[in-house]
Amino acid sequence: MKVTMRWFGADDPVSLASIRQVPGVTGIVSADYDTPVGQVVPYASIAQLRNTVTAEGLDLDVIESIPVHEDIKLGLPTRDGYIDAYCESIRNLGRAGVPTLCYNFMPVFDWTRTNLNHPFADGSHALSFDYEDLAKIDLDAEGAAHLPGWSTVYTPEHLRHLLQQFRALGTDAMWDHLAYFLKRVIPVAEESGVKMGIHPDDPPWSILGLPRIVTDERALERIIDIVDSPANGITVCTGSLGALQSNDLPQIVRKLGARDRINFVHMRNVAITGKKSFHEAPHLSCLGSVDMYAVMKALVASGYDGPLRPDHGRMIWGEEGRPGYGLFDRSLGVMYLQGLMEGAKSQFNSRW
Ligand SMILES: [Mn+2]
Repeated sequence: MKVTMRWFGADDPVSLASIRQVPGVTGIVSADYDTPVGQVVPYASIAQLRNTVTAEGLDLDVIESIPVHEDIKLGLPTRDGYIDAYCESIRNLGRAGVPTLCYNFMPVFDWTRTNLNHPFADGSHALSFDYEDLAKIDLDAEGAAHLPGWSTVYTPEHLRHLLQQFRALGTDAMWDHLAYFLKRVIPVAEESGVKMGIHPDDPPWSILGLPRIVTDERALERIIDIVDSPANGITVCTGSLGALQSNDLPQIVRKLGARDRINFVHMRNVAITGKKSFHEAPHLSCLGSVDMYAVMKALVASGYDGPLRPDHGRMIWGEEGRPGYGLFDRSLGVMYLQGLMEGAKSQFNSRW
């Protein structure tokens, strides 16, 4: 497996030089943050990003992500132009030598939490999601002003319009629109040498009346069946999928791994705190609801050799920064993951 960490570009308070000092990390997951959604990500931007990363002795392994325009998810007549642009972006990734593209198909909000500073007894804090807190937020009346992380992204009018459109859509149409998209982009990804991995919905259930479809094992299998190509794969995210108790993560890894459709892995832990509620947790299995070693063993057993990164961490040791993406706790997480990996590999070699 290729051990990577996410980097948000020149504005990230965490530097590439710092990431390089984390033992075992050889790759970077990043994106072009300047191109508006729906436009072509220029080759020059990706090539420049790659050069910045390689100058620090790291590889640019994954672009996470190129957002899918809402018109594509809505199936509007304008989608074809946006899909053309998406295909061109994929070609540019291929030309720049980036092997993996992580994307998602969530309507309106591509991640949702109700608290970005959930406190722990030890003074650290993390992100959390409480179903009842979310129910108190009236998006139609007040826009996203009280939705953490989203208050400045949409104007109230734009948000209201999007919500109306998606609520009228339903999940069947979302599936149709995802299939339409995949049938167009996957052949381009395949010929460009880019493997795509769809990220599960986070959290993996319908929120705010919006249709969400990338939630469980059945959905992931349905997606890879839409286009039978190694380029049409999954980003296995243990934190997203793990928030739903019924998701058997090692089994999901075994099933997708047997078909060679895991194209990227995010590993983090979550602690389920109630019905459709959770807080993010340190990476250790014993501190959350996910059996991280079981997932790692399934990855090793399936022969997965693609990129893997630690996912959100807590804020610890006084660090301030982008929610979930401080240096310190993610570094602890990535060391833990590599310990699991070493253990799983030696177990696999000696016993399995
Ligand atoms: Mn993730």
